Amino acid sequence: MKNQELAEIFYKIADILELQNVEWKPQAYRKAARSLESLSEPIEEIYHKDGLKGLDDLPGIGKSIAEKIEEYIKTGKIREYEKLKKYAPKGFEDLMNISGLGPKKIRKLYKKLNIKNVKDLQSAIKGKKLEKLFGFGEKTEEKLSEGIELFKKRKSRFLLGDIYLIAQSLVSQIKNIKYVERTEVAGSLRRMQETIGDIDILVITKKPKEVVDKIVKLDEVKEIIAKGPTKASVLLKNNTQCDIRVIPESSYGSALMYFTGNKDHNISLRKLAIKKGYKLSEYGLFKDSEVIASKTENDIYKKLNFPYIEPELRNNDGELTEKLPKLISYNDIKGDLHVHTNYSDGFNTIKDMVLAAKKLNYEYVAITDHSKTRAIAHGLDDNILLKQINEIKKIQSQVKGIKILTGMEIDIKANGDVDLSDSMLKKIDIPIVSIHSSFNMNKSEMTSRIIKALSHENVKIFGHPTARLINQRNPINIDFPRLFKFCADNNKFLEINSQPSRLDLNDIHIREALKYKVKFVINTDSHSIDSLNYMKYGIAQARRGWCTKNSVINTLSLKEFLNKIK
Ligand code: DGT
Ligand code: CA
Ligand code: CA
Ligand code: ZN
Repeated sequence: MKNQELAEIFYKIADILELQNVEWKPQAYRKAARSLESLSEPIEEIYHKDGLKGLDDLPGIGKSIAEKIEEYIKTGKIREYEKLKKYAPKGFEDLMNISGLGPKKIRKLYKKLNIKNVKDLQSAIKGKKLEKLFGFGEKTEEKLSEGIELFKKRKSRFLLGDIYLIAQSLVSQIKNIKYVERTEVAGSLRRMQETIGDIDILVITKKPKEVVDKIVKLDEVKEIIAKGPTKASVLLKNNTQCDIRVIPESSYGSALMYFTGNKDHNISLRKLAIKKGYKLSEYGLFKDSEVIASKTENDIYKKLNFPYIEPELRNNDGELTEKLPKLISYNDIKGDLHVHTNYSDGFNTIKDMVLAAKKLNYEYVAITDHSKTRAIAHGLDDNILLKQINEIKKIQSQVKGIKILTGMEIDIKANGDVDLSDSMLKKIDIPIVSIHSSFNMNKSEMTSRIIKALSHENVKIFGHPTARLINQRNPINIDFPRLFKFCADNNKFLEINSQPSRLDLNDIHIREALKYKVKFVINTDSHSIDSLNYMKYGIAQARRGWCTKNSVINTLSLKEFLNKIK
């Protein structure tokens, strides 16, 4: 489906046009891009069914953009975009990816200081040249430096959620290759780490050469970096590297264990093996140069006196010394409690979201759009919230088999006030409070602000607690022991937000919070029906944080859950 590809092109066209100071057009392209992202039907199918008119009839898409979509479906290119790309300086796209910079500022930097790329920008900051430029004060310089650091990290590591589906698709294509017996992802991806350096894939076959030859010709592959008879490294079209290794069936377990890592887990395990008189490598567990376990990971762990250790725990962080909990599993969640709709900044209707949640076999779902202060996300005022509550009642009477809870994601203001009156708070089932502004505060002020918001009798959930965006925005300053203690003592729940760029709380904080007996909710914070599937990323972080089913309240049945939260 070409929807996302086209949306990305339109966003880029909008950026370049804005850089050129063109008015109106950028907004039109962005609107079209958002419309494409919200479509659940492949755009090419709409075109093949109803032609140019079918495209033109879509919300947010006019005739001229419809023609560009047609051109892309027919030729795989948009001439206008190819032309525009030539006008934009080469480093423009990188600059656009630095938080705090947009086309307007970049244009100014280019015109006044001839800054064309990140390197130019860095030396301008160093030379204190930005200070003289109107509107770029010392604080901006500091922020931009931070933005550059985050950008560099982002360039070398990818978000789990951006890689996961691509890797799954590769694995299923490799499975279809003749002579392939088995294939599996390994590395940081199998451990479900929040960011991924490269993809590692293991393949079992008796015909390594034939299989490697076929793999490097797959559609996703942009470039072959290295290729041998039993392994290959390729660059994928999305610019991630993928390492493929072919192994014999007999050492499948030991190879999978080795290439799953992490490296420190491997090293510790190898040392333990030596202590016990064994030798451990990717080829197997040996005693006096005889293999005693190698076929499955479980065989090897067992011989070394360990239970099976889930990949998410293999971080050399206590999993080889402490008693392991029974982790929450990927199908334990009974309801999603953080879902946006087109009432605020979501793409889909309440009904669409509810039906999609039902398809996931949930028992309940909460509709939680933004509150009024969040104007750029079209936050709801009291009247619209009341209207939404009524609409939810109506939809509930039509849709059976899933309970629709009312709710709201309510902004926590800088002084700790929440963006909804007490009387309105009482009218909704699931009030989530979150921070979307005033991120820079010292630890004690910030923590007091949060605790004040959570102290409202009806408020139960703190959404995406650190407000970080991975490699884009640093987490806010929180006194975690104080927050954890408060939540445990007062029956307040911390969200584990499953958005790939958030994963907030992260694994480390989850594990710490558990020591205080804090309970969690795992939510997707969905803005479209597709993102309801992000739940697995949140669950993965919970598992990496040693979380059991017991500590997550949306694993409870509806009745038990309501008891807990009321
Ligand atoms: P990444 O790619 O940076 O997100 O992280 P990983 O863990 O996927 O690391 P990668 O791709 O370099 O290597 C895959 C696995 O191979 C790693 O998790 C453990 C294993 N491995 C790599 N280098 C070494 C090493 O020098 N010693 C040992 N024992 N294992 C290694
Ligand atoms: Ca890797
Ligand atoms: Ca690798
Ligand atoms: Zn939010």
